Amino acid sequence: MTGLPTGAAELPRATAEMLSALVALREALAGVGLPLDVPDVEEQRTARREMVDQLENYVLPRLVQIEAPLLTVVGGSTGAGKSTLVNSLVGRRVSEPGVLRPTTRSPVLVHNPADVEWFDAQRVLPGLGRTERATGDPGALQLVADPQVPEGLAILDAPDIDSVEASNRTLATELLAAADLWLFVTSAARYADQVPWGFLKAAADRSTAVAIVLDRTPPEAVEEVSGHLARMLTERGLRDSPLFTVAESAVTEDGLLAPEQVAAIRTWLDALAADAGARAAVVKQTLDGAVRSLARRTHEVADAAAQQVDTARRLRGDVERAYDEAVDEVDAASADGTLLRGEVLARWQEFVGTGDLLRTLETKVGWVRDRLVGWMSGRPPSAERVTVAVESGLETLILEHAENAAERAERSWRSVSAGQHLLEDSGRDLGRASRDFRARAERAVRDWQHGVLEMVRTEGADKRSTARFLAFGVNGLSVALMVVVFASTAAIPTGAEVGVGAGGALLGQKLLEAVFGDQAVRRLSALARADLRTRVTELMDAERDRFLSVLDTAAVDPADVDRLRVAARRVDDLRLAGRSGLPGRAAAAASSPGSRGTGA
Ligand SMILES: Nc1nc2c(ncn2[C@@H]2O[C@H](COP(=O)(O)OP(=O)(O)OP(=O)(O)O)[C@@H](O)[C@H]2O)c(=O)[nH]1
Ligand SMILES: [Mg+2]
Repeated sequence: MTGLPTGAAELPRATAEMLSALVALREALAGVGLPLDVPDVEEQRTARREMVDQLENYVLPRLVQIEAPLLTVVGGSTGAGKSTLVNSLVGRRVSEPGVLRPTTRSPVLVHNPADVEWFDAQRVLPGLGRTERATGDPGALQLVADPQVPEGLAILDAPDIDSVEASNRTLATELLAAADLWLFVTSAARYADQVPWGFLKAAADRSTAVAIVLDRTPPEAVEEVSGHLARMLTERGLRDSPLFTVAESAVTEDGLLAPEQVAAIRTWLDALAADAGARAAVVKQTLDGAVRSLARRTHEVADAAAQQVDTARRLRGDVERAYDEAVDEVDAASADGTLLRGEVLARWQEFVGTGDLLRTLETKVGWVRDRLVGWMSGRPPSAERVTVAVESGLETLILEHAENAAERAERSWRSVSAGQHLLEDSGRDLGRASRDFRARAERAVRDWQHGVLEMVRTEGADKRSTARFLAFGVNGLSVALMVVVFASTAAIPTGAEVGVGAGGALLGQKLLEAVFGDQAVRRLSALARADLRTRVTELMDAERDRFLSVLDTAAVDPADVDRLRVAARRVDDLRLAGRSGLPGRAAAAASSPGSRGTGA
C-alpha cells in the first residue's frame, strides 16, 4: 500500500493530519533496511515488518473508517478450543474444529450480513485475499455472513500462536495486530505457558483491549485455576481485562458447546455490539495504544538502523585504514633505502662500477664529476638491467603490501559478525590480493619508470648535446633518478660505507647533479616519488573497492535513520497535542459491559 488508504479524502482535519503522519511513518519504516547482521538485529527486523503490517492491516484503515464494525480476533494456543468457541458463539459450524493439531490454518471472519461491505480487501487486512469457502490457504481470509453475529461486531477465528507451523504463528501475530479486541483463549492445561504470556504482555504494553477465555477447565478446577489466572493477569498489567471461564463439557456431534457454556461471552459481546460508545472506547483504546507503541518502537528501529550505519562506518574504516597503511608503507619503503639492496643494488653498482670511482667519491665534487664523465665515456654498462631489477623489486614490494592490506582488512571484518556475513555472502576471497594484481602492479611500475624517463628527457631537452648528458644517456640518468628516489629519506652515510645500500644513491645523486644541478635533482626526485605514490594509491584503491562494493550492497542511509525519528516524533506530537484524530470519546472502562469473573 502506498499513499493514503481509500476513503481518506473526506476526513476531519485532525484525522487527516494523523493519517498523513502515520503514512509517513509507514514509508519511513518500509524504506529502511537492516541488512547487516549485527547482534540482535533479527528482533528489530521482525519488529519493523510487524509494524509495517500493523499500519497497513489495522491502524491506517481503522483510522479512515472509525465506524467500521469492531473486529474481535480469537487467538491463543493450538487446541485451546478457539474454533469450537467461535462456532458455539455463532451457533453453527463456521470454522472447522479438529483433533489434528494445528487445525485452523486459514482465518475465518464471521460478520453480520449487514456489515459485509466493511470487510472487503480494500479495508481490513489488505494483504489477504478473500474467499467464501474454506480453503486452508493461509493467504486467504474466509468471510462468513451470519445473522447470529450482532451488527457492529465481527469475530475472526485465527490460527494458533504457538504453532509448530511458522506460517501459522506469523499469520496469528498479524491477525492479532489487526484486532480491535482480542478474545484470547487459553485452557486449564496451557494457561501458564510462556508463548501466550508473551502475547499478553505485548497486548498490555500496547493497551490493546483484551478479554480472556479460560477454556476447557474441569468444573472442579474452575475456581482454583481462574483465581490463579486472574492474579497472573493482574500482575501482568491486564487487571481490567474481562476473564471468562468455559468449563470442559461434551461437545455436540457438530462440535459445538451447549449455548449456556458460552452465554456469558455471548452476552458480553452482544452488549458491546449494541453500545456504540463502548465500542468506540474499545477501538480508541486499542488504536491509541497501537499508535503510541508504533511511535515508541520506531525509535528502537531507528536505533537499530543507526547501529547499522555505525557498523558500516566501522567496516569501511577498517578497509580504508588497511589500504591507506599499505600506500604509506610502500611510499616509505620506496624512499628509505629498503629497495637499494640485493638485485637492485648489485645491478646499480654494476652500472656505475665499484672500483676507483667509488673510492674517490669522498674527494671534491668537481673532481668527481670529471672522473665520472671520463669513466662513463668508455663503454657504459646497460642501464636496462637496473631498470629490470627496479621493476621486480618495486613490484614485489607493492604486491606484498597489497597482500598484507587484504589480510588485515579481511581479519578485521571477520572479527565482527556483520563483516563475517558480508565476506561469506560476497562469495569472493577478499583476504588475498586480486588475482590480476601482480600484472596490474607490473604495468603500474613500468608506467612509472616510463614517466621517470620522460621527466629526464624533458629536463634534459636543452642539455642533450652536452658531453655529460650524452655520456649517461636518458636511460642512465633515469635509473640514477630512481635510485635517488629510493634513498630520498634515507640517511646517506659518508665514509667507509659509501657505495653500499643507501650510500649507492650518492653516486646517482652526483651523476644527476653533474648534469642538471642540485636544485633540479631535488625537484625531479620529489616529482618522481609523488608520481609513484599516485600510482600505488590507484592500485590500492582498486583493491580497497572490492571490499567497499561488498559493503555498498548493505548500505544504510543515515538520512533514513533521521526520517524514522522525525516521523515518530511527528506522530507523538500530534498524539500528545490531542490531535490524534482518533475517536473523541474518552475510553470509558465503566461503560464496558464486561468485568472480571462475569463468565465464571
Ligand atoms: N469436550 C470438549 N472438547 C473440546 C472443547 N473445546 C474444544 N474441544 C475439542 O478440542 C479439539 C480442538 O478444538 P479446536 O476448537 O479445533 O481448537 P483450536 O484452538 O481452534 O485449535 P487450532 O485451530 O489448532 O489452533 C477439537 O477436537 C474440539 O472438538 C470443549 O470445551 N470440550
Ligand atoms: Mg482452530
